[in-house]
Amino acid sequence: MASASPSTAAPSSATLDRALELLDRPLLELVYEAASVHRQHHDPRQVQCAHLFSIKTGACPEDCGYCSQSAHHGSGLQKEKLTDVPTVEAEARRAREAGADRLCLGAAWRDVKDGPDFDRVLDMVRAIKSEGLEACATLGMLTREQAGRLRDAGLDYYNHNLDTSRSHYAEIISTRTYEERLATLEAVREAGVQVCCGGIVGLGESRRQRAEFLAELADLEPAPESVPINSLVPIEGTPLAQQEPLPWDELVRMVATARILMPTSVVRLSAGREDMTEEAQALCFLAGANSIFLGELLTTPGRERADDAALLAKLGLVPVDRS
Ligand code: SAM
Ligand code: DTB
Ligand code: SF4
Repeated sequence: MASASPSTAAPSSATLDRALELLDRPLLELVYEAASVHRQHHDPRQVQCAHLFSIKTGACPEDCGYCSQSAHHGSGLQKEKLTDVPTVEAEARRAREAGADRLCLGAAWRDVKDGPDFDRVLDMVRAIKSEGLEACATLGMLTREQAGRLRDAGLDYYNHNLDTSRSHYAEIISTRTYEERLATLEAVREAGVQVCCGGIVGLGESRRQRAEFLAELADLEPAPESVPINSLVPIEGTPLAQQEPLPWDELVRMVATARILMPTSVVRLSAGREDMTEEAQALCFLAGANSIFLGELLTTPGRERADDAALLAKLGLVPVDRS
């Protein structure tokens, strides 16, 4: 079989119609079908737990309307230069001891530039692997060659989100295009690194636009191995600070529809869990979410570790154990 790479075409109308039909279903009918699909492809008790770490914070040249790290907004975030390798090594140990099996490095870069900083990131990836964790990174746009160097260092996943639908994109970000995002996803796929690609809900998009976004993901060939669904974490000083929160059932619908459209992918209930009730999270797990971030996110506090341990225990869920 020829090696598959993400298509750059708009999603097919059949996938879009299916996504819309699913999102419009009575909630519990949708959750029931998603839970059934989930059980055919995954162990429903297992949850993959990742830890996020910001290796370069703030002063980002992009203008993403949701983000605390954009230099275009006045979020008041303290900016920090690229951290060093021993700090990442220590963070990997901390993550493992806290029950995570993956460390995800985040950098507020528009794109990766070859040179000493990128070389240092490659050493960070090697350090994470030598601590026995999976390694993920999200560094902005990449070339095929840079993706290959990350693969050679041992990177398991590259996170690069489409974030929203094509039709809503320009409302949220003006400094790059959807096609540029897709080109990086293609470079990652071609290099043989697994793709982590999702987005954010609650950016003022319509339900139809949420269907378009899920159809874009599902029509990538193949679909991303990991699909993070973030809910907007409103940040003071950003254009979306006052955005009305999305009703909880819309998020459950998104998780369930993602599960049905991408049955074998891991669906990550990502940023925004700290503002959700335990009951809404439980419905998301039932509907097929099987991955979370533990502890702090990149620039926001995330959910208390002890609360998460109690929630997983209450629901009978267990972290993936790769030891
Ligand atoms: N600069 C790189 C990029 O944009 O690809 C990597 C870091 S960026 C912070 C990674 C992802 O975090 C974004 O694509 C977005 O989906 C998510 N994100 C950022 N700020 C967020 C917020 N306030 N609420 C929810 N998700 C957010
Ligand atoms: C993703 O989809 N969500 C993570 C990760 N990929 C890098 C980032 C969430 C950021 C939440 C806001 C913050 O802490 O700055
Ligand atoms: Fe920069 Fe990423 Fe934030 Fe956009 S989401 S401003 S690219 S750090």
